[in-house]
Amino acid sequence: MTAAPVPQQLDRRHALEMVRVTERAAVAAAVWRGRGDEQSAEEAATSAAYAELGQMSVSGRVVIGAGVEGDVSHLYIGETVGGGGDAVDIAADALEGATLCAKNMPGSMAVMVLAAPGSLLQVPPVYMDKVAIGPGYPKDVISLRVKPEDNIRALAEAKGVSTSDITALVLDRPRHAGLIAAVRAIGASVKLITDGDVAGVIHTTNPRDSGVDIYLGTGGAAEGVLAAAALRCMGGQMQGRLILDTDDKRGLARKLGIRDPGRIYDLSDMVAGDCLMAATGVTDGPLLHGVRFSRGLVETDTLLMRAASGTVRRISTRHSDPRKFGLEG
Ligand code: VTB
Ligand code: MG
Ligand code: MG
Repeated sequence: MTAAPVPQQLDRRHALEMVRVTERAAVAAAVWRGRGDEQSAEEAATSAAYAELGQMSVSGRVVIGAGVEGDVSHLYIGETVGGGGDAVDIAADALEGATLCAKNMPGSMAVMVLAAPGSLLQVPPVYMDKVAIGPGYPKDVISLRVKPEDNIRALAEAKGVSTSDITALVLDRPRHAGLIAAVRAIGASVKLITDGDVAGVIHTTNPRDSGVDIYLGTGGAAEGVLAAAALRCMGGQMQGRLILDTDDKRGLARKLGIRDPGRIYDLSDMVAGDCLMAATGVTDGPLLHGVRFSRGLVETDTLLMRAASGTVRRISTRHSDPRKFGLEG
């Protein structure tokens, strides 16, 4: 008897189904833009994503989601989602950058990744130290084994420019004071964002438009895996290391099968095979337009990507029946 073949590639048809999920999540979140209520925005996005996932022909298991069972009503880790079909793992941040949405600041989006079962790194709710660059460089230009300054020097050399021509994107947090000072000390420039480092990592794939050459610093571990999925599709290099600085955090990691708390993960350790990724803008940002509402019309802007082929689609959608989102026509 022969074992069932291991699917090498995901069915690409799921990609177009995913667009509806992130579109609907983004619209639900956008209703809460600028209302100062992160939680309501997040819940609305999560419920909308969950409901639309029910229309997908997959049997999905949430491996990265909104929280743990009991704390959140939907998209909790381990939840079964989808309408039935191919077994897949799902990583979702139905509202990445909830603070940005609540303040109506640039860069919040609905994000979802689909991957073969067991192929996504499962991470506890901790920070991850990250370094990422876009495509087009020789292998192993960056590494978490060296200082951030040395990554910038290596990148400058690979680009054939001076360190003063490099811009690093960093989350604006007190914990990054030393990092920011070190980057500036070698002449490089620092671009700060208040939130949203999935988009931050994606910016490295297009330095010409984004003005960002490298992403540095610590952010959410879940966001690290989502960003890794984006780079699997768009090309680039990334490393991540979980910050497991307490017994509690190490315990959570151990429960997920993480034996070496100091392990450095490469892209393929975070996303082992093919993946599909969709991201729809909630607020206007440099990567995506936010949701537009006008009388009788809702417009959305989505990036849809597939690792197996490296296809990156930009889908702008006119929804002429707002009632499908539960909105007035
Ligand atoms: C990080 C970052 C995210 O929130 O998780 C951040 O990765 C939270 O970090 O992109 P702090 O605890 O320092 O606020 C985001 O910016 C948005 O989810
Ligand atoms: Mg979120
Ligand atoms: Mg997030």
